[in-house]
Amino acid sequence: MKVMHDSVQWNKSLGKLVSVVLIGGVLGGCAASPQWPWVFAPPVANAPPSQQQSYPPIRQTVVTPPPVSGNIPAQQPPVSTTPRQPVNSPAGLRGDYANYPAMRQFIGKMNNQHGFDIAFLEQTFSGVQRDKEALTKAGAPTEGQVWRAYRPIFLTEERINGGVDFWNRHAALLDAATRQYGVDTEYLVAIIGVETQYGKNTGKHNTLQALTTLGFDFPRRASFYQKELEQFLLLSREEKVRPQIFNGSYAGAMGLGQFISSSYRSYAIDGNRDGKRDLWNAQDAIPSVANYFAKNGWKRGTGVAVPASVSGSGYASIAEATPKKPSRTLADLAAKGVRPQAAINSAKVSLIKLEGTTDEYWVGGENFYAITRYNPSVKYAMAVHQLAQEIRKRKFGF
Ligand SMILES: [Ca+2]
Repeated sequence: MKVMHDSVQWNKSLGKLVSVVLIGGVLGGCAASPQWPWVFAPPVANAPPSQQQSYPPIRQTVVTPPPVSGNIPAQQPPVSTTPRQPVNSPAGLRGDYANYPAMRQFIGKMNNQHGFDIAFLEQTFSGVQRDKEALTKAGAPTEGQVWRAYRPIFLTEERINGGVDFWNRHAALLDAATRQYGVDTEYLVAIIGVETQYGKNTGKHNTLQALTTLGFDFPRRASFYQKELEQFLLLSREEKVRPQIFNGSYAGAMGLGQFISSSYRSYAIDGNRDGKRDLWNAQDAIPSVANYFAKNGWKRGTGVAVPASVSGSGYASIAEATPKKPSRTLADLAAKGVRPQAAINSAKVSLIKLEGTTDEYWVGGENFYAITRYNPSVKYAMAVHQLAQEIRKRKFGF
């Protein structure tokens, strides 16, 4: 899902449309491999008083951290030989973010509200290097392309054929997800195709570094990214994974379906029941995407969007170029001069406008809106819709 900069739901980025440049991803010995050491759990609050003085009150719960095992690089204790830092630099916090008061506040919050150990957080953030490419991508103009330029990025022969191949390879998983969650299969395939080219490009940005960078060096959306960073640390603790090992998009989206941390926590499914929610594994990622759509209102078999013709002048005031929850009926649209060019069964609909030299109009249903919950852009949702239709036609011939 990646990225429209101005959504509170999804911060996915059109930057994903651009080839990802490798950066970072080397903390804690992490590599690009999706194989995770699922054995780590960060300690919770137990820092000695000497390290607590510059933070809000410490939560009293003390939990003994589980031993680190396996082949994970051992967590090193905070370096105690570092000279005292200036007033805004808490003991034990070093590196690019050592002098950030907002980082100190964030660490205090994670300790106070969630019981994370301060020394653990200081050590974690001391190793974070600023992700300059994430800053560049996040600062780029969003939604810059008109539909005519946007569509060909996704509607390619490679992506259509790749969708058929993905469908064939994962037919049993897709069928099971469609039955269980009631989401039309071709849209599960298309989302994964749009997001990561069926898993070929899940992103090379170290997620901890990217979220830290955007949370503390990107003022316009600092609040959003700090919340995602908070969710990310909670996620890593819940999944018993070192936070350094995740890689994803510059905006913190992860796995085949590119879930940001809050969505990962809310919607990810352990499809293969191995105790891990691994969104780099199709067995987990496919039901997770289906669950995401189901939870956001998908209604199987009600259609998504159909082209429309418009006449008169009444339609102009109801045409929507940004996503809004459908609130009209087909009769309402007809009264405004809108005529769908094919059947759509959705109880509530919207008139969608794809802006360009010549505007293009569609009637979008509740499922179209559900796609925009993944990425709040009508162009994105239309690309997913059209790719899904092309994949289905290529696979079945109709
Ligand atoms: Ca699993």
